[in-house]
Amino acid sequence: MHSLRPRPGTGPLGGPLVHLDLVGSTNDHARELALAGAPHGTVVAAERQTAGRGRQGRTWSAPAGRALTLSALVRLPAAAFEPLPLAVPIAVAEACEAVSPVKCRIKWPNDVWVEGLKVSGVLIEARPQDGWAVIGIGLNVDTALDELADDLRQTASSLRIASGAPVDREAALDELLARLAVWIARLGDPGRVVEAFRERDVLQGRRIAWSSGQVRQEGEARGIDDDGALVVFTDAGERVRLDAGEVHLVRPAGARG
Ligand code: BT5
Repeated sequence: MHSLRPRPGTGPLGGPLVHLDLVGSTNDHARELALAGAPHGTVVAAERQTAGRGRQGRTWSAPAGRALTLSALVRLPAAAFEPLPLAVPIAVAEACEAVSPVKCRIKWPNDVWVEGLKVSGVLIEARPQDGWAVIGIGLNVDTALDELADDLRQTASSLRIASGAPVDREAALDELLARLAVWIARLGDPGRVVEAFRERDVLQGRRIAWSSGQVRQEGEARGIDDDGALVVFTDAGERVRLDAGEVHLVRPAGARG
């Protein structure tokens, strides 16, 4: 396994890169740094996480030395928090396309997919009242199929698997931080963020299912509105806005198997 090389000084986001071999969760570490006053743009990258987290108590797993698991601390003006969750997966998608010949789409709200399979997940933990957010990104860069956890082989992919060729993690890290810097600078123009998200929206026009309380609902996704909520039309013709949470494609595109 090759560790990422140390990068002294400040990175593209304007803060230092803290590189750890082992950590519980990079998001937790970045949050501690935030509370201790770390500057905007501080990035925590880890080779291995023992408690990598997804949303709602789910787990993120990645083999050491093959993926990127990192968290970036950003200190932002109040208006930037709303477009942030849309902007981050756009940055991830662009970085992936810059380092490998793949085409990325985004599954609202936070997954980056290649050919119907998840290559990246984003976990943003924001404290708008204190003016900061931790952006957690897991990206399967150079992971081989047999290195993915057993339970992920039907749903996940990596840039290496999708392109059929090794992908350089250093290059992916550099691109990821550079594209994040670009899209963070664009948070003051939420219309542009929404437009770029719509171009990659995998759910647009697709049949999806979601849960509302205990009730499972189905409908057709009609894209995101200007606030980033997913607009769905139920079979009864009712227009519903989903602000957050989990939606599933009723017939997944290209699931392996
Ligand atoms: C996410 O959650 O997709 C957000 C994942 C964020 C992970 C990063 S890693 C660096 C930082 N530090 C952390 O502790 N977390 C962040 P969610 O939408 O809840 O999806 C979680 C689900 O994705 C799991 O239940 C699995 O089904 C699947 N999954 C787990 N590991 C995966 C992987 N490596 N590739 C693709 N899918 C994965």
